[in-house]
Amino acid sequence: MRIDILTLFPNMFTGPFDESIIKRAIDNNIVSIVTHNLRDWGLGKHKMVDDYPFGGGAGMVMKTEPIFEAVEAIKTQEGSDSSAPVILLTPQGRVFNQNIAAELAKFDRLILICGHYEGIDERIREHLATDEISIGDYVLTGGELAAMVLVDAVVRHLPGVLGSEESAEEDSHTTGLLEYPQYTRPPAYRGWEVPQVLLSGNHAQIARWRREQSILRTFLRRPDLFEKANLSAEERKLVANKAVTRFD
Ligand code: 6GU
Repeated sequence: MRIDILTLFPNMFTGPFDESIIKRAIDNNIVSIVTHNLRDWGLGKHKMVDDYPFGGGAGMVMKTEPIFEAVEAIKTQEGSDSSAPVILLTPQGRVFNQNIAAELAKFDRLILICGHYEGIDERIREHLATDEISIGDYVLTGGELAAMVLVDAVVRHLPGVLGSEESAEEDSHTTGLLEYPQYTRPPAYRGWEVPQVLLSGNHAQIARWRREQSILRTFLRRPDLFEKANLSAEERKLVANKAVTRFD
């Protein structure tokens, strides 16, 4: 997959993509992430990328021409796949989730536009972007952090990025349930003990305990997910019998 990111602040992207799993995916040629400085398509001697809003009001608006021309130039660089989604990161977009991440992971190419300032000329939305995505109901100073979140969540879905033991199908939010509690050595720390069942070596019992913990935890913390989860009648009954805040 190739991901092109149009931004006024390309340096913001160096840290997050230079570490850990995303770095490994890049090094293994599973994904290439190319940032483009929108100012390179800025207008005139001052490489202008923003301007005063028609009708007045506070703040500046990102201009149409640099963004259109940047996207057109980028599309012709390497495999001019015109079906690549052009995604505008904006708090007005549809709210990102695990399903959207999995859907986007099916494309060979994504083009991301990071909005900034008070806004972006409406004609970008109407005539250039094919999708608009927000990462949640709060306002960021720009779309860059949102683009990083999106890229991270999408890249995890690409074949070969996660080891076979950590496949994206097993993720909480893919299964619709939160994950069960995890422990590692030592078996007791300051008197706090790891649940006995995990030390038992009984794999069937461990699997049952984990499933139960996932269900109870989802019920308590995320009733919205619990409602939608794919559970047996018996599993639903489980929570009715254990309406407490700790399950051991
Ligand atoms: Cl995509 N952009 C900005 N500026 N704020 C946001 C967002 C995006 N998603 C949530 N808040």
